[in-house]
Amino acid sequence: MKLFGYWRSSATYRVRIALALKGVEYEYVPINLLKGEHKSGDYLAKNPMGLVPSMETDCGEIVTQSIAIMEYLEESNPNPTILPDNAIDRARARAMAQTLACEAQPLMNLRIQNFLKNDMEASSEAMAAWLNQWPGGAMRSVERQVDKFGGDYCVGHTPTVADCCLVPQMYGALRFGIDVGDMPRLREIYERCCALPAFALAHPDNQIDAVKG
Ligand SMILES: N[C@@H](CCC(=O)N[C@@H](CS)C(=O)NCC(=O)O)C(=O)O
Repeated sequence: MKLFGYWRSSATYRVRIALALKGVEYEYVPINLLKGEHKSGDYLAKNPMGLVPSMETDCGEIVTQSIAIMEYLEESNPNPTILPDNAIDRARARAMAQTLACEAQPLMNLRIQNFLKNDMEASSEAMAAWLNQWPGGAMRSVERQVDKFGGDYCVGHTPTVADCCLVPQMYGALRFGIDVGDMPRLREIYERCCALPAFALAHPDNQIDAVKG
């Protein structure tokens, strides 16, 4: 398998965590977002949205969208699983994953932040308010879900697809200065996950395209 991604991309980071938890071997192909490589004709032929990640399967098929890629990995490599063992917990884990990946992350993506700053002339105060209101608000809703249904991890006592999405989201939130003071459960689970070898392997700083310093 080949994973086309970028070291700091939270959507790529999710997939790297799922691959590492499952112990699936793959080739990592860096796509440099800062150099615009995701807008090249070659890459757009794989991913018409011009977003990372994309996955090329062993049969040469391309799969886009990190959630779809993780579902594909779960179906093609079911052991170990990254879904809980009963239907209601599976639904909860998927709902948390989607809240993080579909409601939080898109509103702090680089192109959105660049548009707000450069085209809408948003001040640094306006940017902070945006980030705390929208991605921060979605994360706070997951905090409430985890408080109700979580265990050592977002759902239960082993990492699931929800944790694959939480860790990159918290990494990005800390990077962009979102106030995570009222997310004690998410911070605790983030620390627990980061201490696991699979999550360490997937960390942005440990990728071949990481920019040091
Ligand atoms: N829904 C997509 C989101 C992918 C996404 O937003 N990728 C970002 C990096 S995390 C990207 O490629 N950004 C490039 C851009 O905004 O121009 C997924 O889950 O795969």
